[in-house]
Amino acid sequence: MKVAVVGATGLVGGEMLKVLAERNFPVTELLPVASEKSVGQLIDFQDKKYPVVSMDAAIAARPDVAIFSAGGSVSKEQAPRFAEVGTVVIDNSSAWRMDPTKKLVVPEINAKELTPDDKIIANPNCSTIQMVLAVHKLHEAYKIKRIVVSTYQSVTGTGKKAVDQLMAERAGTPDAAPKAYPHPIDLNVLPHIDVFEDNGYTKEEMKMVKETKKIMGDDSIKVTATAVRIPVMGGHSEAINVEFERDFDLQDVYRLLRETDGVEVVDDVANNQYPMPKDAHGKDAVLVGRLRRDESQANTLNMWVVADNLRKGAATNAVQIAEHMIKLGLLKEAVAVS
Ligand code: 2RA
Repeated sequence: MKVAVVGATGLVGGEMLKVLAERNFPVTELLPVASEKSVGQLIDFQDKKYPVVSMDAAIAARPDVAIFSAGGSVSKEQAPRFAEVGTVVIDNSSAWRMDPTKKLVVPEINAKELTPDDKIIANPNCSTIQMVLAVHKLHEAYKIKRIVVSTYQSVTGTGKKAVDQLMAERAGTPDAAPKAYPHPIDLNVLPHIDVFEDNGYTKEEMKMVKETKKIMGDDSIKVTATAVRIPVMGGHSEAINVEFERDFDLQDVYRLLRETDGVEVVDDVANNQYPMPKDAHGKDAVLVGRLRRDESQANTLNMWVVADNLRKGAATNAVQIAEHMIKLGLLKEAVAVS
């Protein structure tokens, strides 16, 4: 397949290329797309070098699939142009996620919703993906009433500029890198991810509220979130308090989580085993541990959930969507229609 990776020089774009190669995605031709200043730069992929091409050149080449990770405004403008030439777009920005005409997909949960009419498919926000993957089987079993989540998010979620800021601060040369955040991030914690909205929540927090309902197909699920940036690189962590309508048996919860595709239970506190970003880093699994009943309220569970935000939270989920499109015969069909 002819595959365009839009935003190929960014952190997520680099991870997309890695994941496409690792999973042996059937790439016959790669079109790495980035800003004009990067055009011509060579990108290594599966022992070959591919030059970065412009957006227009990529559209003219009519790729079968384009995986976007270039920000909301680029997606809003360019994804429809790819779709018009018959390319299936999988978009990692927030541009299309809440558009009622677009699917928001975590393959383990709702890939079955995909149809031949889906030309632009939205990849959810990283912090939402790991949360819904950890709770969707429990929702089927006990029906979720309300989720209270606090996140501890890696600087890699902001991008390369934030990684550079953290490293410069850690090296004792804070002015050596431009600032991604309004405050120092090393030895600090910022209760501020993305922009503040009129209701006092950040956009990141509201993504978790809205996207959860859409992916799980259940508007009755209440979610409240506090999203926090911490000076960590390996992945996002989340403390999730989930209240169910029906009571649960903790051993059944363990069983359901062990049976959930994409989830790995790491929960052996006697031996200090619990999920940590340094262990999630580079992995596709969502790690779940510290499972315990909330003793302050009926039918309520506490969980600690960690995942590499660049992998399952972004690149891996996007590539899995493309794989599902192939499996369902939708990727080829979309191209044939063009
Ligand atoms: C973050 N959720 O971690 C974003 C990345 N998509 O900032």
